Amino acid sequence: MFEWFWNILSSLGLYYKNAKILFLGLDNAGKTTLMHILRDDRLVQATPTQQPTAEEVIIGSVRFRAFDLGGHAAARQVWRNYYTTVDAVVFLVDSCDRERFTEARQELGQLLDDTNLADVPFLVLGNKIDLAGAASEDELRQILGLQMTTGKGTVAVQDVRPLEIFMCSLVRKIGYGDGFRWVSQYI
Ligand SMILES: Nc1nc2c(ncn2[C@@H]2O[C@H](COP(=O)(O)OP(=O)(O)OP(=O)(O)O)[C@@H](O)[C@H]2O)c(=O)[nH]1
Ligand SMILES: [Mg+2]
Repeated sequence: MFEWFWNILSSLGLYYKNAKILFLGLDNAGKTTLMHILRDDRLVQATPTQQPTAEEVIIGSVRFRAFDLGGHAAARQVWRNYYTTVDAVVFLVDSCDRERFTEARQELGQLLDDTNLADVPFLVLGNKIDLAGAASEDELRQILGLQMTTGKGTVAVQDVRPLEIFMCSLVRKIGYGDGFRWVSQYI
């Protein structure tokens, strides 16, 4: 009954769920690029992020307060300051940068194991599939240890953290929409 009511309101643009979302991942993965695309549908050449930035973006019926945190080693130290009341994490991976897959796996693993983020839905985006030599989804699943994910599409989960990987190209503007729609159902 209530769900029906909220659906009507949100379809009229009268009601938004609010969500705090973190964009995490190694430096150069595409976090700031994603932020710019979501914010003003524009592709800008970003420089490495020094200071965390926050923007409000509305996707479907969710009003996301998105935090773009720098990904270089020193910047990762402040990630944990943002873990309270997080509704979702978007973890970006450069799917061409095989030399850094192990590092990406370690960072992702630490996040998934962090008790402050227990139960928080994780959307992993394998970015830059427009480039020749990009890893396939299967390869990335293997190397990141994501063989067991909770499933794409509309999937009810119980007692398990929603976790899924979507391949995308921010430059071509493909793939991430499905990921955001997927994660929105858990917010
Ligand atoms: N070919 C290609 N390049 C991309 C794509 N997405 C981002 N890039 C490029 O990757 C580089 C890094 O992007 P950023 O958005 O600055 O990466 P970041 O994760 O914010 O990096 P830090 O701020 O250092 O943590 C930039 O040169 C982007 O233009 C993509 O889908 N395809
Ligand atoms: Mg950045």
